Amino acid sequence: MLSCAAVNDESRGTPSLPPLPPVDPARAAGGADVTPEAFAGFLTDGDTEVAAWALRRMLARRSRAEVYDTFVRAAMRLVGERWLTGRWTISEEHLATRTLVRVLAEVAPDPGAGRLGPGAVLAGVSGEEHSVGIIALGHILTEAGFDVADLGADVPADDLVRYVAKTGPGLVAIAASTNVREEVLRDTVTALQALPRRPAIVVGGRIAEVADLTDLGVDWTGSSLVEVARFASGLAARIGTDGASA
Ligand code: B12
Repeated sequence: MLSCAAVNDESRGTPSLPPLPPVDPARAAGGADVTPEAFAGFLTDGDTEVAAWALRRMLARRSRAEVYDTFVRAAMRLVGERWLTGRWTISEEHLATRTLVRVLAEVAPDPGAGRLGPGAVLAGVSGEEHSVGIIALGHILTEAGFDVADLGADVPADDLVRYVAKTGPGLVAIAASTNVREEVLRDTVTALQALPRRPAIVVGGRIAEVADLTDLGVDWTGSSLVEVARFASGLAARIGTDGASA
């Protein structure tokens, strides 16, 4: 055991400290997961650097789709709950969302591989303002081998249809959050289905959890990125083999 004199050797001007045990990098890289609560706090603080560190840490342990479906979604649910209950203001919600968008850009997959793959066009339906899920989906489709064009939220149906007709993607993914947008979603799908070179159509986001979309006649619907990743990988492989969309 170290004596007090050895620990605090005032006689030489600088206090000496007991030696620290050596750090094992393998063990230091482990440790507890960052909680969604902590991540939500980093986002609401606008701390891009720490939030990006936290997200990278999660991405090192689980698949991207799983992390987005659980960790990121849970953190933003918490932001939403605290906004609804007045604990956090709209400013904090906005800052959290803006920070998350920056963080997602930092951890985005390299689009290089997808550039040689089939095209995927992503859009939120007209009137839809939620855009984070679309960004997250873009990452998943890039990893599945698609060349992604993310048009973002609130894209008018006729404009989307024109863009799809012009660019001829293998996949179009349409997002909506609430059943308020069900009618516009249905109209958008109908217009896409009428195209002479019909792409595979995916419809998703929160609306898939609150509305019955089974009669839409699209190729996939749901809100799970883990599941859409499976569908998209299969589709990319089929397009690669057949040279045509499913
Ligand atoms: C941030 C936010 C906003 C921001 C959005 C800013 C932006 N640039 O995106 C702003 C302030 C604009 C906003 C506005 C509104 N919002 Co808002 N918002 C949220 C909040 C807090 C977080 C959403 C988010 O980014 N989540 C993180 C992502 C990763 O999760 P996600 O969107 O759920 O997406 C996941 C899946 O659905 C899937 N996914 C998403 N899109 C797609 C698409 C496809 C094709 C597929 C396959 C999968 C997929 O991937 C993600 C990972 O799993 C949620 C709270 C919550 N519980 O989520 C409320 C929430 C979504 N909003 C809600 C509401 C009601 C509104 C407003 C009507 C409020 C108002 N009175 O004005 C408006 C509507 C605006 C509009 N016209 O669209 C409700 C929706 C309830 C419902 N289902 O009906 C929520 C749930 C809050 C609540 N509990 O009431 N909102």
